[in-house]
Amino acid sequence: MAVAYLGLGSNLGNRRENLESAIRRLGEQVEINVTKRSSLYDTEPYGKTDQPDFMNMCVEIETRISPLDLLESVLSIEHELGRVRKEVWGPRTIDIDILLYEDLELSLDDLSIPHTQMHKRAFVLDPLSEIAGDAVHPGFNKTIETLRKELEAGETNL
Ligand code: X6L
Ligand code: MG
Ligand code: MG
Repeated sequence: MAVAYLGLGSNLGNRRENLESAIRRLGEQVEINVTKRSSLYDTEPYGKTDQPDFMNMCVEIETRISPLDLLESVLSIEHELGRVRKEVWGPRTIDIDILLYEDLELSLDDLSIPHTQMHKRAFVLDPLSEIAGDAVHPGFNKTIETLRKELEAGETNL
């Protein structure tokens, strides 16, 4: 079984319910077990700031499916939960990002693992540190907790 970490975010509708529904649906997929979940973080919008506050969290999953099949699965759950892509970085009922998948480094048109921006975003590193503080980011060879502390201190990775 592969261990992977996903980042979830919602800033439209009932954010908590959207996150809970996403986690339930993930666990209902064949060959995906949700094994850990972080607490919920109420976060200010980053990047495109004129949109509602987000609720963010991370989960650990164990899975037999490949990264690309996992991507297909999370995109279909986003669609089922009413995600409509109107504008880039716009508000969404649910966003599910694949952050880490084992120690894999992968760069395809539609999927990069580790997630290319995860080390720059407190709304990812704060919840991820709770459940995977000792996991190593294969691109930086640093733990998630180290990356979190460096971001907090304003030390730049790439
Ligand atoms: C310059 C320009 C610097 C754009 C950064 C950052 C763009 C983050 C997009 C950026 C830039 C993003 C969430 C969010 C978004 C979320 C919170 C994104 C995609 N998703 N803010 N902003 N939580 N708090 O899940 O991450 S849009
Ligand atoms: Mg995202
Ligand atoms: Mg996404």
